[in-house]
Amino acid sequence: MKDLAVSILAGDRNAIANALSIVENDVDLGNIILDALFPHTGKAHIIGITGPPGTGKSMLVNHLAGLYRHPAEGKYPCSVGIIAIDPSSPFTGGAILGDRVRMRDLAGDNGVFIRSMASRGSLGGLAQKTYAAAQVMDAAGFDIIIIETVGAGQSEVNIIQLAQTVIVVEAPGLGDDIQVIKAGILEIADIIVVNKADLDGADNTERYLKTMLDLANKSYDHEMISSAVEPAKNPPVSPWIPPVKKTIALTGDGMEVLIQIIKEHSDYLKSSGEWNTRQRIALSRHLLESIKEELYDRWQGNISKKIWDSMVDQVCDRKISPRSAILELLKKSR
Ligand SMILES: Nc1nc2c(ncn2[C@@H]2O[C@H](COP(=O)(O)OP(=O)(O)O)[C@@H](O)[C@H]2O)c(=O)[nH]1
Ligand SMILES: [Mg+2]
Repeated sequence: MKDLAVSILAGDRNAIANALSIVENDVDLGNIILDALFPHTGKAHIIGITGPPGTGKSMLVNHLAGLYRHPAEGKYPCSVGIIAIDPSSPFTGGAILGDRVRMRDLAGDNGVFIRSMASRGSLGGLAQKTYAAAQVMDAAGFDIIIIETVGAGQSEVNIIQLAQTVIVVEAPGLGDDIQVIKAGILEIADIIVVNKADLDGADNTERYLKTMLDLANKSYDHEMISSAVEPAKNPPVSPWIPPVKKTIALTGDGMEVLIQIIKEHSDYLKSSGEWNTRQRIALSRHLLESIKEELYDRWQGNISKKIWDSMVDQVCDRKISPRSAILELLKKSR
């Protein structure tokens, strides 16, 4: 395992691929690798991209990756890791790159690593697995890590909250706006993109989202941040107001502007102290989730099927209440 960690730190692609499979499929082995890598994480800028299916997220990710690799003159290229979680379009390897855009450049590019994660059947542990995959890429030295996920519910909110910058992608005429807002996605957006701006209704969608944003109560964010850490020592910086930007991922229109806004957001996070705050929140959440899992595993490992069945029988027969059964089961598992 030590050798594997050393190879990952050196950016060896086979080692990275190997480690990503292990952390996705074998918790115990994965934990050994993650422990070894942990001191080398915390450097990447993690960008979460979410929104309803079909809004053009994958295409947008392609363009962003392309621009990070081939930036405007005078800027340094960034290496990019991509984690795609999308049950509706399970692409593997280069398939994400599509064929229309400039992604053929990326296919043989060592500065890009693309991983798609299975989401079926494992929504519970998916946030943990995504976190682990991001840690591997972070340790491997990728400057930017993009996580694409479908914004369908709370599990996606959990996944995306490990990002420093959250981009919510909408498109005109999908009729999904209300659903997205219900899921609490808009509240965690740092940047909102109205993609497919070439289609009718883009202006309406933009106006609608701006109104929703004005209405959205941002106190949720502030509460979480202020309870998580001491106030930032840096001089006060005016709060970030999530911009709404129109793009056409099909042609690449608006992508340079989007990259610029992402950079402004990361500058804002750093100058306001929020970069560290968000890291702290993400790590606390990860610790809590891990403790829940660990406690559950230990408890389950100590309870025989016989005891379990007998408790369920007693509850079904109304002999004891569920609460008493829980207390009894906890006692018996010691
Ligand atoms: N008209 C138009 N179609 C787009 C645009 N961006 C993406 N698409 C199309 O929308 C469909 C879904 O794109 P995809 O990137 O897979 O969406 P995802 O499900 O959000 O990842 C594809 O057929 C794209 O060609 C755009 O800016 N304009
Ligand atoms: Mg997609």
